[in-house]
Order: sequence, then structure tokens, then C-alpha cells
Amino acid sequence: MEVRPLGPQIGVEIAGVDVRKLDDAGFGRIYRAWLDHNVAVVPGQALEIEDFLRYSRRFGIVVPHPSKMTRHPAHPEITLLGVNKFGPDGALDMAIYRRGAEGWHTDGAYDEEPFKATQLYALAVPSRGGDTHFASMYAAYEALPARLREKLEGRKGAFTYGGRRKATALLNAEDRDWTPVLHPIIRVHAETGRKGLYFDPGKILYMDGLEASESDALIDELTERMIQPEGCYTHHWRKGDIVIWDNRCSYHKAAGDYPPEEDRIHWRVSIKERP
Ligand SMILES: O=C(O)CCC(=O)C(=O)O
Ligand SMILES: [Fe+2]
Repeated sequence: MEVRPLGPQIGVEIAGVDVRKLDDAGFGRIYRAWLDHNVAVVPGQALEIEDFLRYSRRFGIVVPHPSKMTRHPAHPEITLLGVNKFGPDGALDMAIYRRGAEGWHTDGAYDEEPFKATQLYALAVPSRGGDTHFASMYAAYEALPARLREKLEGRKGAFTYGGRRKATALLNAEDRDWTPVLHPIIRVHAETGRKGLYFDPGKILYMDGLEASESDALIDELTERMIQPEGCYTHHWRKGDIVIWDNRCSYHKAAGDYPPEEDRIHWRVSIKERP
């Protein structure tokens, strides 16, 4: 097993492993590297769905994503990315093609128990583009001026699926009604103990306890402060890559720029700490 950092603060590659055959000590090294680097890449895997699910369950509780229309028909815990990109009329479905590309975000903040991790396995990669960008929430927190840290300490934000823009195209009509949930904006990571800026401009509705104008201004300011260049890593996919990211301490965004006539297909799982 070779463990190699990919970016100055986040991103690590673990090469020389077959995730189907990992013992607990081997898995422990991957898990530790992932906690230390927030985004872990395990290249060169040849997996069946059951292999991917079994490996994913070692990280936590694998739950079905609320978007039923993009679930694998036989395996609800698997979300299919890049499948059914063209509608019956031949038009490109932008919600599928641009999934995850509309802005920096963290997955699952709309749930009371947000996603601990998201893991993708690459089945088909385009000839160009289609990268995934990652950024550290620790870096975002550490770069906040003292005045903002003070203002945010103990402050909660209200999050919902689709946020203020009501971006719910991937949900069935009967699943579009959500009750907002509150999460601390300064989040202490349950396993590393480090503080991060837990924020998502595409899911937040308002900052709890502030006037609407102050809440909007704070949301705009934090949107500008999410990304620190030294806290970034961009992943260029190869077929057979597994990438897992920690939604408790990193943001991500799909580049959304690959030739639409080419395939870019992943299996994706959502993983929680608790059900
Ligand atoms: O397709 C990607 O690169 C990432 C999409 C995304 O945001 C997600 O799967 O949560
Ligand atoms: Fe995402």
C-alpha cells in the first residue's frame, strides 16, 4: 500500500490495494489517511455493485439518496451519475448533466443527520473535462477574520434540499416538500476535533436568529469566503477510481464541462454516521 498526498492540504491517493481484499488493518490505514486528508482516491479497482456496497459500508451507514429517479433500479443505495442524460426527445437533461456543478456544496446538509461521506466509483470517463473540485472547510474556517468567527460561534443556519432557488429537479413531485433543519455553521468534526466552516449557499435558507437583511448579507459574505486556493484539490478521473470525500470538512463541485455526447458514469453512495 502506498499513501501519497495529492494537494497541499487535502487529497490523498492510496495505491496498491484491492478494496475487495482489505483486512481491518489495511482498511484502518485508508480510513486514517482519509480523515487526515478529507478526500481519498483509491485507483485501479474492478468492482461489482456488491463489492462497492460492501466496501462503502465500512465507512458508515449507506443510505438511499432522496433523488429516486437517479437510483439504480435494483440497488436503491446506489445513485447513478451521468445515466439517462438525454430525454425521450433527445434533449440534454441539464439537471443530470450538471449535477453537482452549480456551485460549491456539501452533500446532505438538508438532513437532520447530514452525510458523513460521499463515495464515487468511476465506470466511464470522458476524453476531456468532467473533473471534480474539492476544497477544505478547515482552510475556510482558519481564514475567517476574528470578527466573523465571533459572529458565527454558536450560530446555526437553516438548510433545505434545493435551498433558496428551490432546485429540486431531481426529486419526484411528491418528494419536494422539506422541513428545514438547523446546523451549526462552525462545525467541530466528530473524529478529528477540528473546526470547519460548515456552509452551503445552495442549501441554506437563512441564518437563525438574524434579521433577513443581515442573514442575506452574511450568506453572501460566507459564499465569498468558502474557498482558499491552498485548501483545494481537483480530481481528474480515471476509470476504476474510487473517490471518497468527507462532507463534514470539505466542499466539492463537479466541473460540469465534459463533452455531453460522451459517457461520464459513476456509482455513488451517501454515507451517514448514524441512520
Ligand atoms: O459528479 C461529480 O463530480 C460530483 C457530483 C456531486 O456533487 C455529488 O455526487 O455529490
Ligand atoms: Fe455533491
